[in-house]
Amino acid sequence: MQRTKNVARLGIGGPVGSGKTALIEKIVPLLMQQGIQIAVVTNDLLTSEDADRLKRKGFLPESRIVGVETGSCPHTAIREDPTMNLLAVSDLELLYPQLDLIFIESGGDNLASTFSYDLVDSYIFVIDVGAGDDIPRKNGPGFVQADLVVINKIDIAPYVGANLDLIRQQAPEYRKGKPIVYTNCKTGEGLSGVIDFILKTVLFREMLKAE
Ligand SMILES: Nc1nc2c(ncn2[C@@H]2O[C@H](COP(=O)(O)OP(=O)(O)O)[C@@H](O)[C@H]2O)c(=O)[nH]1
Ligand SMILES: [Mg+2]
Repeated sequence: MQRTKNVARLGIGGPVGSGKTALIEKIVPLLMQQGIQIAVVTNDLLTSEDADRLKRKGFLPESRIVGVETGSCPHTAIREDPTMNLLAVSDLELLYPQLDLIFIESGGDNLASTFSYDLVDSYIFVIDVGAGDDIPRKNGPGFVQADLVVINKIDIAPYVGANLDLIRQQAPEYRKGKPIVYTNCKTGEGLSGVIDFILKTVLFREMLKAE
């Protein structure tokens, strides 16, 4: 499918419950404060749960949030056959020519989940420290290949027996120099690193002021 124009597209992938929607809820308002025009496509298996949740937040007009019901393995819709997502993106581009950035949140999947670069320009892989401090060592393609890894829920590490120091030590080894940001989406800790990545690497803008 031909691209109609160059609205930047950023994928947000990662396992179920790692905080993909929470990250979008936090960073979209921060980017909007910098004058960036945004729309969001969410993927769910059989519902529009995430799109409805974002609409309830009220930070974007409802028509700029599109829920795609993939009805299949989440990675199929972001990698093997992204047609449904490409159609949602091109509808948004036609309706809102002023857009700068479209987020595409994958349905929750496993560590092997990666995006096709036919669909996105760049993607973030979100993991949750609650899933265990061995996640980096599992060497999953999503974790290794993503343009940015967000290690989220750093606040819960002490409650689930996850060794955050070990994660901080081992994750860079498996990422081979690619960027990693440690976040708490409840308090906003670490989010300036995500904003910085989006402004510089996805939108090619100079960092104005993150917080
Ligand atoms: N304690 C804590 N909870 C979080 C954080 N980020 C997300 N959550 C919670 O984790 C749950 C799953 O988050 P959600 O954004 O729906 O995950 P998704 O399935 O990846 O989109 C929700 O109850 C969030 O409130 C975080 O940084 N710290
Ligand atoms: Mg979600």
